[in-house]
Amino acid sequence: MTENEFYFRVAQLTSKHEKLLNLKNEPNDDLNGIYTRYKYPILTAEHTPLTWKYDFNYETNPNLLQRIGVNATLNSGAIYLDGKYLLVVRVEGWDRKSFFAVAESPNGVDGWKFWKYPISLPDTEPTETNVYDMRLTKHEDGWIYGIFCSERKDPDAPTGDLSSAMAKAGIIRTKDLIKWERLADLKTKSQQRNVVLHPEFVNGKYALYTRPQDGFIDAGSGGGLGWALVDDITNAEVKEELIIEERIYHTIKEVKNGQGPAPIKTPQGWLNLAHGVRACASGLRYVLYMFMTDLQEPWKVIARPGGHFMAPEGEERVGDVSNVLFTNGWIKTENNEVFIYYASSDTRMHVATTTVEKLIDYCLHTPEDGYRSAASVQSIIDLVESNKLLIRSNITQ
Ligand code: M1P
Repeated sequence: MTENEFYFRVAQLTSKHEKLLNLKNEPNDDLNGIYTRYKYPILTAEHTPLTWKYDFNYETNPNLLQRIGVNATLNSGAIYLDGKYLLVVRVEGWDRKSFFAVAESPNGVDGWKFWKYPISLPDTEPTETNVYDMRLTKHEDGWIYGIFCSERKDPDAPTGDLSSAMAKAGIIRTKDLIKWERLADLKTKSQQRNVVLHPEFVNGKYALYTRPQDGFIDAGSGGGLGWALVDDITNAEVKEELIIEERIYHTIKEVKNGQGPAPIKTPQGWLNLAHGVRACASGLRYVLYMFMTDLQEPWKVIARPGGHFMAPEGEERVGDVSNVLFTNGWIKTENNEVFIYYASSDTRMHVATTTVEKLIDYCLHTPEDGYRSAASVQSIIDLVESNKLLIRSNITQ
């Protein structure tokens, strides 16, 4: 390639990238009333900076080959800071390693741009191989905490088994998402890769949402989503775990569940967003669901709307790990708007918008799962009956 051709290609790459970054997003015409999805994903592998992937020096890369590749942008922690919507994105490279990078937007919906460099996590764990799924919590102690999965090879795996892994919860904290202090990994009896910090002290202690697991993948006897109090976050140890949100037969959370982001505080209770997993012939299906907990006693569930809150739709169904929606970030603004950041099929990030008022209404007034077909039919009959009056007065058809 001549030098002129080289710079022509650089200009082409840059203009294509700019066009993608400046694409205005548009709300979909969902009429469910609960939330609004958006037409375009907010972050894809293509959104990552070109300077992470290309050597733009003609001397050292005369063919302008891509040197480093990004495979996916997914499960992102979220925070609203100094008027900016910020995501700590899980970026996965062509080499299958995930790392974290901050992306910001002026309005939470579009205009997302990655910061110049990915986050260099304090590298304190020599056996740590992969890191992902950071939950951010602005804690009342003044720090912003990030809890993430720190994955390493299972030291007890038999020779030749190069797949067995072990998960621990890594803990870091920051004030600005620029300087990070790494604390000791969470000490627990079982593996943990789905841990979230509650934003307030509870009985003077740090409180964690956990997910005890039998192995790296299996929740097994773990029971469901747990709750634990911790004396010292700089050397956190889970001594006792209470299961507060159980896995249940023939529901959307039969195989596994896990807390999404830190809950949102409202006058009626804490709004919680989680993921539920069921098995089917095509593999595991991950959907999002909600529940509400008591304001003073956040380990007590006060509302359990039945079924999924969001499930993969259209192109969301397809990706590296198909049929998956996963969330670990949402933002509540001062106007009580809520921006839900979710990934589809472990491949790309999306946003859905709603309000605190709608989410409370959803949690308090969606029928609970009755755990039997007969109960589901009864819920529909109840609704049809209550609609009868309106039909007579011609309010509905
Ligand atoms: O592939 C779907 C998800 O699988 C795991 O979630 P969980 O531990 O609940 O099964 C994680 O690897 C997550 O990152 C991934 O999106």
